[in-house]
Amino acid sequence: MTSHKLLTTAGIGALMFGMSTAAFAENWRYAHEEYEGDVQDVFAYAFKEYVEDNSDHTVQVFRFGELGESDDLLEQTQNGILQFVNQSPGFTGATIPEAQIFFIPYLLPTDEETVLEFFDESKAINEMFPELYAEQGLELLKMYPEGEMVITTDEPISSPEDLDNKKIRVMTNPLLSETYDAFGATPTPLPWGEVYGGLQTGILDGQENPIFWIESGGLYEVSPHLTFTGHGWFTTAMMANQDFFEGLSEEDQQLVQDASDAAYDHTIEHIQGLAEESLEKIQEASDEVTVTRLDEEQIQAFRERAPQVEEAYVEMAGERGQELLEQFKADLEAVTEE
Ligand code: 6CS
Repeated sequence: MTSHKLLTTAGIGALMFGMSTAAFAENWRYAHEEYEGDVQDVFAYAFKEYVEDNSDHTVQVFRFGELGESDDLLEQTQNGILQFVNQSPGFTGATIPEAQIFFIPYLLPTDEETVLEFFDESKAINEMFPELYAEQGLELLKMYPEGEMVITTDEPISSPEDLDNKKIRVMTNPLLSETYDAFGATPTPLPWGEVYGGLQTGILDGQENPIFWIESGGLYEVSPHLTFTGHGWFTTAMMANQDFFEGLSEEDQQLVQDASDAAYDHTIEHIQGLAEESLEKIQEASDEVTVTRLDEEQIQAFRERAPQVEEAYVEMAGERGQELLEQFKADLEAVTEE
């Protein structure tokens, strides 16, 4: 057999068995939950650029709507159809109960600098979470915040009483329903694709999301009253199919890690000031929008309801969830003390 034929046979073998060798250029499929120019898209394209600039591999990015809802993307990654996925704990929390930690209200501070330092340095985020994701066949590469959560509703609200009987859409993890129950609302878990229509037709009375998404998804058009409650951050996670990752050469594993680091740095820079810019765009686009920033006393009325959600988290996430929570709090203390 000629050396050319040998190479071809080995190449076909590598493709068939999902194996990887540094000698072959591969096309890696990467899906995320957002639209062009949104935070996850910025991350994905920075990752793609790094990989393509530093290797012969290519990265094909799929945006929301191209391959299904968020849960479909995770399943496709676990099955090895996709090599990379960006799925938010808002959805992953249904599979990995510990990931629901991000939905304990008022656990994270509102100060952006502190939050960013926390994600950089936290042992819970950078050491404990990868082990939990690994149990689901996922190589967790990065967790990062996208923006502070803001509640949008059909009329202005400033207290838990104002949320009474309001159907508030939440992402599909059980703890988030506990949060909105505690806040006095009627939580309605739904995938993203049903949110705009639900708000437009009155099936939903409100929802929560970071400002950039309220702007980019046009949510303010159908849910125009924005309330800053300071109760949490939208967090997301980028990961790879673990068999795929472990099958890569050491060199390619390093490339993937370096590309994730580069994408993270770029994205963190991107989100700074994004909420303010997006709010300006919303206010330019609509006269109907109102913005309520709760004062300390008003926030206290929501914060008082957080302990019951923390208890529900521990019940759902068990001993390991408790350990993660303790580490999470210790990591937060370390960054707020500095
Ligand atoms: O609310 C949601 O479902 C969506 N929110 C954001 C910020 N990104 C993707 C997610 O599906």
